[in-house]
Amino acid sequence: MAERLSAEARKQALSGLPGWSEVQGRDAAIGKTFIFKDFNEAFGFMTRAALAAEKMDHHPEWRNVYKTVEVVLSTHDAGGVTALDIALAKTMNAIAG
Ligand code: H2B
Repeated sequence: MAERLSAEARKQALSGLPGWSEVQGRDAAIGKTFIFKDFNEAFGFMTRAALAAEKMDHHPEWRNVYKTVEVVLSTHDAGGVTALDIALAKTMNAIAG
């Protein structure tokens, strides 16, 4: 199982992930709100991200309202943020372009 990152390692990883930050009020999770041009762009992003997540066997918590997609990443098995969350966050940034 992936190891939970320390607060220091999490901060370090976040510095290389534009738009991602610690989620307040959660023990350890990272989040980003993506805003697209319209619903079509938002759902296209979700579709591509879902396929990547399934391939990684690592799944997002997310919520879509029209062109906004709010994403929270945490590794439930590890009770916090692991390298898997960082990898999925990077992939999502790449997909969003
Ligand atoms: N996704 C996330 N975000 N955290 C997990 O701990 C997790 C997951 N565990 N996807 C996986 C699936 C696990 O439940 C299966 C059995 O591999």
